[in-house]
Amino acid sequence: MKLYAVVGSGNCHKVQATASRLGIDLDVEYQDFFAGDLTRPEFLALNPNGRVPTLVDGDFTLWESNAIMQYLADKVPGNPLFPQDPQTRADIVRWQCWELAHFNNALGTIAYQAVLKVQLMKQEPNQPVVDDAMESLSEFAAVLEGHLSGRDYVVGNGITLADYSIINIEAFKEMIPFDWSGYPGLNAYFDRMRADPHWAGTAPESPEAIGRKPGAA
Ligand SMILES: N[C@@H](CCC(=O)N[C@@H](CS)C(=O)NCC(=O)O)C(=O)O
Repeated sequence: MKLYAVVGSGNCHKVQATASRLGIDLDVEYQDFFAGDLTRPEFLALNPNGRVPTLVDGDFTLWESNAIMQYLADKVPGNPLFPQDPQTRADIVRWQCWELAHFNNALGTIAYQAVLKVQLMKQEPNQPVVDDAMESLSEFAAVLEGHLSGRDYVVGNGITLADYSIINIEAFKEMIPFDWSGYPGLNAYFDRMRADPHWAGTAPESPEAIGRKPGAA
């Protein structure tokens, strides 16, 4: 299976950590974000959104990171990341929907506006957008903090797809101007997940590699 990815993309990282944990060897084809690889007609034919991750498995093409994670997990019978029990699966999907719609929507908006735009694109952040996202992030971080009380992982007693999804933008967590001090359980959870060998083993080698094809000058 081929995975089109960009180095440093949290949405790719969650898929790559999932594949690593499942023992699936993906043929990862990195795209150069800065050279406009995602807007080339060949790539848009695979994913009209011009986004990564995008998976190609024979004549089946799939985009949306959480869907890709579920698809990969379903290829490995008996895996603990996405078990067959309907309630456990629904619980995992619930948290994947939640991270996409709420928690990481807020975190990602702040990361884009207040970090990427400023540091990479040398532009001013849209402050009202940042303010709104900060308010949302406080609200949803409190939900995660409450849920993690007495738990190490969001569903059951071990890592599931939900955890790789929730932490996908962890690289920006401490870079954004958000006060995390009121969320000790959430902070401990992120640190626990960062230590997972499959997460750590699929992280970008260096900040300089982000967005570029590995090996490119
Ligand atoms: N909801 C999509 C989001 C995909 C997405 O936005 N990917 C980013 C990288 S993390 C991307 O390709 N950005 C390119 C762009 O915005 O031009 C998913 O979960 O796969």
